Amino acid sequence: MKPHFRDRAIVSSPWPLSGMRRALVAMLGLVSLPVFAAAAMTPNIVVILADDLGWSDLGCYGADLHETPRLDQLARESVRFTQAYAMSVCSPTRAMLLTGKHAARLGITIWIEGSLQKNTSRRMIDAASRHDLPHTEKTLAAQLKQAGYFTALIGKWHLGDADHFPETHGFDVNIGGTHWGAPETYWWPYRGGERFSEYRYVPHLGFGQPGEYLTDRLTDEALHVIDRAAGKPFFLYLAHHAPHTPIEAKPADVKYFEAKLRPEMRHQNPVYAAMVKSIDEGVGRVLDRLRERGLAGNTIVVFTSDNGGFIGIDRKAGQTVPVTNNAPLRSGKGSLYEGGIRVPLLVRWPGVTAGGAVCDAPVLLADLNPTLLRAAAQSPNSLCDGLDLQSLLRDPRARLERDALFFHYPHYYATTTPVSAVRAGGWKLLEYFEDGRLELFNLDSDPAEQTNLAAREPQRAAALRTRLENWRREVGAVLPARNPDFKGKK
Ligand SMILES: [Ca+2]
Repeated sequence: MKPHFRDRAIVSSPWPLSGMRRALVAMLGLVSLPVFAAAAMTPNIVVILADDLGWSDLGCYGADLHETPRLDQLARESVRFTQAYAMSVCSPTRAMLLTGKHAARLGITIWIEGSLQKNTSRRMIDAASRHDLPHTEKTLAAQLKQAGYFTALIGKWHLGDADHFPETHGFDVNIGGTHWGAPETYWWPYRGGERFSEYRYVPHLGFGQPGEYLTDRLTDEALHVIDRAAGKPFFLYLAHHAPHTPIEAKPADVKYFEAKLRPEMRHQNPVYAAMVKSIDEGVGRVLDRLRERGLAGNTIVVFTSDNGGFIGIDRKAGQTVPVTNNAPLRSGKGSLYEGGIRVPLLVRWPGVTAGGAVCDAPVLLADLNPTLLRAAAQSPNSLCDGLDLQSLLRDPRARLERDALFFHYPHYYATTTPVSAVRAGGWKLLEYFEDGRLELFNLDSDPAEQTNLAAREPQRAAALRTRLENWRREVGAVLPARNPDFKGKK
């Protein structure tokens, strides 16, 4: 893969408000007073997105080795969704969250670097996937910025190269966001080493010192955003790299979890557990800062993950055990089984959500887009696949006007071959493109997807397959193609 150095050109200052621009903003502030006054009535929005955090990785979702007291406390103050869905890999979910449009409709079906690699040895050729989020898409940040919000991306972007960086998609501030989906290392200066085939770095994080840990630093930067935005509504998108590979954590925390580990535990990776602990501590610091500044009562806080937990082994980091385990769900990142797409989701919205509520309705992370825009008294994009979740947030037993969720991953990964899926009620159908194989599961009675009912219920399987095909046509989903050069077994 070709190195991507273009993005190195614009890393000079993460804080754009300097000199003439500061004067201009001050002037605009004066002439736009009514807008800011109206915006001040609207809530601040904090979205904290973990990377590759599995559905059962938090204490409040059943983790045993991992300890997440701050997130568990947040869950007690939030609506906790038990069936929230992302896409199965990074960039598609991020694109969906920011636009409210389905990843397949956007044409972003694999992570950005993956879209640049072509496999030629498999039975199928991957569907083409966009390399960036087009500027024709108006993001959540762009809309909130237009409404008077101060907008900041801290951490992972993964939606295109320099000409599609967060600054071009409505973010006033970008700290750390690049084309890449993972840091070279979690240790300052967050570059060097030879983990990836191309040069990687995390920009805007100078003035660190050896021993500084990326999750902590990104949290520090998020606190700066909160401090800096005081008096103006803000949208803070804190997209942690953790707990994505490389599996690296603070040694004292690793030692703690090594001592705690027992063979019967669901989770078996003490380094990963320590990474999750750093996320939890960071969430706690953000919540504390909101409270200290008197902002907690007017700030919506969302915590979620961009795909299911990664179940491979990070051998490059010297690991010998799988990164995580999404049990009781099947499989993990990349797959359209539940372990690949179901993620934790907590939403705390003062005045709307009742603390400690649990919502079992299936929801899609695209739903956060119209939900947050409506919260800010803004209209969602005219073409939006997400639904406003406010009724569910007020009453977790409310009915959402949607009867099916769709997924499309026309690519390979260690956990899957190209596949689409539909979930309607408790039924879920997966269609594998290599051989047209259908798998039908009843999630109500078989959440671990162990019994394929496609042969036993052919009519139901066929009807769901038709729905899936119609949906693919409607959104213009790109399909994988037969590989004419495939030399393996036909
Ligand atoms: Ca991810």
